[in-house]
Amino acid sequence: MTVNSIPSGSYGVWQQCQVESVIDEVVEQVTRVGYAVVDGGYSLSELKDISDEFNRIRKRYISMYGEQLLRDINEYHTIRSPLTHNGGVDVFIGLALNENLLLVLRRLISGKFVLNQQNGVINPPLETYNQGAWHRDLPYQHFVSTKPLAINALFCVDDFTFENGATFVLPASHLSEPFPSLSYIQRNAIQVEAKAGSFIVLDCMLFHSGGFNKTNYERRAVNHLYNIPFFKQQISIPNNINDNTLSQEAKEILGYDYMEASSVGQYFAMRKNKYY
Ligand SMILES: O=C(O)CCC(=O)C(=O)O
Repeated sequence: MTVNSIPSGSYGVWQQCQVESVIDEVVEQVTRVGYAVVDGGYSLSELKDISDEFNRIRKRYISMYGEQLLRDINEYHTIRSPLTHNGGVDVFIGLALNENLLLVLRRLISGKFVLNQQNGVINPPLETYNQGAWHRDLPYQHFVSTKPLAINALFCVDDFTFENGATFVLPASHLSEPFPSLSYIQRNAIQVEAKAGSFIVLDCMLFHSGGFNKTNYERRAVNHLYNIPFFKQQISIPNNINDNTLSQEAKEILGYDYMEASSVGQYFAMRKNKYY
């Protein structure tokens, strides 16, 4: 059955990528254009728990650090490291270890990867915010790599719509070093709509920006950045959660195997753990 008018035939082609699953489709799309949407597989009641927990944690965060300070340092619309706020047993750890997402990450990042940071992101109504400007998520970097060094996964706590400032992306900009001209941006930027419960997956070098939220409601998200284990975590996760219930694989993703050694002696102790 023809579903649209896009031609399916071709000529002069003797190599073509094959896709057999949704994961293959996501991997192909992130590789080529730098972004794709992945369903997190959550039920409505799980989404409600995540939404409630987001609001609860945020309220506590603001009362702990103070609204004025957060506003002064342009951090009011961010919740840093929510997965560490309950000592490690909660929905935010679950989000960071989401199985559908891990299937994609294992395909996109060659070898081991570590969660560098998790941030709650609030796009406020009728107001600009700190993520509403073009950036890469390895900011200040102007190079390209043949394989992703890091992948972003922006979890949509609310539906992302054109009206509430769904994320803008510049397709394929992870493949060119410089930031393009404003005229190119105007002609090529696209806005990614996604349902609550989805992850917007980006190559970390893809230029992206939150959109302006024209509604009267906040649009909430939780961003994750996973990278090859050579970058330091923004805020140490192992030092701030209780690991009693974590599997070995979970610990590895959360950075336990890649902590900075504070001395040669400690480095040797870490190697001994590996060998004995
Ligand atoms: O809020 C958004 O749509 C984008 C978030 C973002 O750019 C980020 O967290 O790096």
